[in-house]
Amino acid sequence: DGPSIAIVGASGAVGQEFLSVLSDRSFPYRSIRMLASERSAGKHITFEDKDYVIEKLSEDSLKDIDIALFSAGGSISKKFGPIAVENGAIVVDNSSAFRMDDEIPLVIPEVNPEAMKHIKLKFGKGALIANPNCSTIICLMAATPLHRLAKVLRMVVSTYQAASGAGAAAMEELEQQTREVLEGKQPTCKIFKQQYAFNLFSHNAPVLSNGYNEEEMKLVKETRKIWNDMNVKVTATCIRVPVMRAHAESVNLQFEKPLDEDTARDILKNAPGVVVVDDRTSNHFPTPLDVSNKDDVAVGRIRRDASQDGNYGLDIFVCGDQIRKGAALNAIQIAEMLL
Ligand code: 2RA
Repeated sequence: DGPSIAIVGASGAVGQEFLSVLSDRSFPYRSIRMLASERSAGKHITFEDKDYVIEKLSEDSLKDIDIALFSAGGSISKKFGPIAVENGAIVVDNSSAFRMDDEIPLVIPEVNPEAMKHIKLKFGKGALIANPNCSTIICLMAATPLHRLAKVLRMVVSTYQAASGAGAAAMEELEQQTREVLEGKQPTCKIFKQQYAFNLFSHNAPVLSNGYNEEEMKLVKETRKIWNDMNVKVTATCIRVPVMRAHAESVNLQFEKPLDEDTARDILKNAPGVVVVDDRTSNHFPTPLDVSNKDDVAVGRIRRDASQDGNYGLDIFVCGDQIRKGAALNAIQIAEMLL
């Protein structure tokens, strides 16, 4: 029989998606412990025809756990991740708490599985593996197969990020605001402090002294770590858009070696976890709605960067479900690699 699982943040959008993915992929768990803050403790969750009661997360609730899936924010991961590891669990952490720690692997299974090859359940030792940020995962699922062939020298990313990235409450507020605006009422602005419906704005993450926000710097730093290439030039502009649960990203790539668009399209058609949607005749390309609740990242608008000489540049457009491949699915694919 399989590992004992703990879900830390069981009541959140990603916590709920962990359950969907575990079930969809028939993950061979022996037992599941649902953990969350005091506010959610006591709530019931029915999963695979079994009733679970959410327990309040405490130091004791992380004993006798083989794999702990964390998605409850950075402070919870910082406090309880090491305790779970001390107790022998392998933690897959969806927060940003440990992503840039040199000792911690930052893993997209289709991209850099080798980064976690030294960690296996059977070794019986605790460890922590970091799940990359959703916009990083979605971007690199498409950019990496091309990078592996032609070596990306520079990547410019513009993201169009869904409400789900800010949690279930942001999704609810987007819906509420949309209704209010259509009814001519003043929109409720509690989560983002500004109107979100029929609007878009620079990502709500704090802005740093260099003028980039934290979301943009995650893309820059995580790409370099995952590609193990401290020289690749990355710049990003992250925007929050009124879309429910899938991110879209425009990506410009400059290569060391030439890569023509037909070759790029073929590479992406064969890339794991990627589907090409690139129909110029009918102007049919990836959309957030088309990828919502799906595992694969969709890529289209594959074209030679006409501002570059030869075939040293490509523009692509990528969409991926932020809660699924951007968080829960990626984490559970990591867990599957531990078995
Ligand atoms: C966002 N990437 O979309 C963040 C959530 N992890 O806001």
